[in-house]
Order: sequence, then C-alpha cells, then structure tokens
Amino acid sequence: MKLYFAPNSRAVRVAWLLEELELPYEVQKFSLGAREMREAPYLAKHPMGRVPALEDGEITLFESGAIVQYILAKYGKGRFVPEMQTAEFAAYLQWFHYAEGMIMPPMNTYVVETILLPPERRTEINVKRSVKLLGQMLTAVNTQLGDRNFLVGSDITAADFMTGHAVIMSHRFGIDMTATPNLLPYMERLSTRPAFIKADQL
Ligand SMILES: N[C@@H](CCC(=O)N[C@@H](CS)C(=O)NCC(=O)O)C(=O)O
Repeated sequence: MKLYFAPNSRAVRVAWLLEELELPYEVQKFSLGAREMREAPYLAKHPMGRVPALEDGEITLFESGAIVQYILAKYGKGRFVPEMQTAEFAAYLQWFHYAEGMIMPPMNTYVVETILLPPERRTEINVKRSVKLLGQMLTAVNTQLGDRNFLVGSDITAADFMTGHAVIMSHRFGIDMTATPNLLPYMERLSTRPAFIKADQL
C-alpha cells in the first residue's frame, strides 16, 4: 500500500491505523499546501489535491474515514471494530463519523481564519463562531468519555483514531480545553501509543 501523507494532517489517522495493524506501507510525503499536491499526477489520485489518499494495487481511494474503513475491512481481521451485532457497533459508527461530520467543519473555519488567510482578510466573528461550535462539539466528546478510557467499549477502536485525532488536532491548534477535562487524559492515552507516535513523526 502507498499512503499519500502530510505531517499534521488527517493522513496521520491512516498511518496510525497502519502502524497499529503492523501492516507494511510506503509513504509519499507532501508539505501541506505544496504545489505538487495540485498538479496533474496527484490530482489523478485525489481530485481536490488533498491528503490522505491510499493506493492498494489497482485501488486508489481518498477520504480518511473511507480509507480507515477500507483497511479495516480488508486487513483488520476484526481489530478496532466492535462486533456488528452489538450496541457498541452503532456507537462506534456514530463516534467514527463525528470527526469529519462535527469537529472538522468548525476546525476548518478556525484554521482558515487564524492561520491560512492573511490578517486583513480574517473575520473576527467567524473565529468566535468556530471556537464556540468547536467547544460544543468537544463537550459532547467529553461527556461521552466520562470516566471511560476510550470512546466506545473498554478498548480502543477506530472511532478513537478518527475522533481522537480530531480532538488532538483541536488541542494543537490552541483550542482551550479547561471546560472539557476528560479530553486531556484521553489525548494522553492516545498520543503515547507507539503507533500514534510513529505516525505522528513520519
Ligand atoms: N474529508 C477529507 C478532508 C481532506 C483534507 O481536507 N485534507 C487536508 C489536510 S488535513 C488537506 O489536504 N489540505 C491541503 C490543501 O487543502 O491544500 C478527509 O477526511 O480525508
């Protein structure tokens, strides 16, 4: 498998899973926003020129969540996914998709408005709204965690690779987490896993 990757991006989710499963993979590394991500050879792999994308033989796919589900279905041997007949499976799907559905949209706005746009084009109201929304999204994760170690069940699942990664990225971008105290030990649990450390340092 070949993973199209950039540090500090959603591609870490995929590398993290590949490391957890101890699967061999090759990495093509970009700097986020590099011109080659928008050139024809890479646009043939990902029409928006974004990361991650994955090649597996004849198959090429993008969208971090789809890639994670693909790898798990094909190579996961049941790991990191609750049994389909259990209630935990429904919760797993919900928290898996919460990352892209709920956390990343306000985080995108926050990053655009605080990092990517030149200062004269930033809008304070957009920053405030994204911080407020992110706070609401993270509060739901904080509540779900309560005193459990991971989002679903007693062990780590791919919902943590997705939503846990989004929580870690929110923290790294400077979102205040004093009102969501369960997130700090949760991030510590995730980010000290050897597989996360490897993926994060690619
Ligand atoms: N929903 C997509 C989002 C992909 C995405 O926006 N990736 C960002 C990095 S986290 C990217 O490649 N940005 C570079 C750019 O827009 O130039 C996924 O989960 O894979």
